[in-house]
Amino acid sequence: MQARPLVMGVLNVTPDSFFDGGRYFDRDAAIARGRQMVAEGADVIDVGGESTRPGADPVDEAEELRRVLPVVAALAKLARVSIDTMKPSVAAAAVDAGATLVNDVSASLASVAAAAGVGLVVMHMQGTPKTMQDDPRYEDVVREVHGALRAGAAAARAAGVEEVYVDPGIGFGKTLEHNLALLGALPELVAAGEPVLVGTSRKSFIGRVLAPPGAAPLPPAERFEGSLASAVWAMAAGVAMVRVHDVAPTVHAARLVGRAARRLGAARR
Ligand code: HH2
Repeated sequence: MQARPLVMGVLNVTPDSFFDGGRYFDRDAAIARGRQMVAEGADVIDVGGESTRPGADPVDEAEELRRVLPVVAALAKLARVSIDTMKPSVAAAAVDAGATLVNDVSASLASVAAAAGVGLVVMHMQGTPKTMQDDPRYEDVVREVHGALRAGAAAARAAGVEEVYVDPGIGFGKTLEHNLALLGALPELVAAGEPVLVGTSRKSFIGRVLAPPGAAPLPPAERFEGSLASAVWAMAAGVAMVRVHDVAPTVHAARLVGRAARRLGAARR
């Protein structure tokens, strides 16, 4: 068992990501932020060059490569880097530049990770970012998402990927109720056996849960406490890694959860 849940720091080299868009679009600013997250204790830096927020427009390949490659190359000398992309060519080039984990939000990059001998995050998404929040529907969201993740992980292993994380894809084609059901079912997903990654950081369901009755959802800037609470919830449920914007407080929380979880494990033996 790892000593504490791992913390993946989000680094969006984009003008339009829903929380950090524009802050790290400049290459030097992105590298500086990556260094800062490493100093704060991040275990992995997740570099992305294309926003996947609801309604986002796709970015063309040359532009995405221009955004991410220099940042991946610089940060891979300091820490483990993952590449958050939906494009095989971007994933492959980022691995060449030093990334060792492919964060595959489109569940289509297993062969790239296998060929390169790197890890893979298999994330669930219904639809595509452009339209995924229009009218997401499931008969049984937990059964369907967990089933898709089991199948995705099995396919990745069959393709030859040795390190696989599964991620229920909070906010990717899901209503508030779908997101809460998936968070409530994290212990079940953990018990299924694959290491679990979860990303709730600053997402809109938090703004909805925390808004007073009848009021508009809280904006991303006011979702910190809810983000941290949801990360603690996920870590206490046994997930292997959380994906967050707020690295320093989450690393502190992870240390606490890790210590308490070890005591719980000892008490149950
Ligand atoms: N969420 C986002 C992006 N990538 N990857 C995984 N594995 N899990 C997630 O939950 C996840 C993800 C969306 O957040 P962010 O990167 O902050 O925003 P944007 O997509 O607008 O760049």
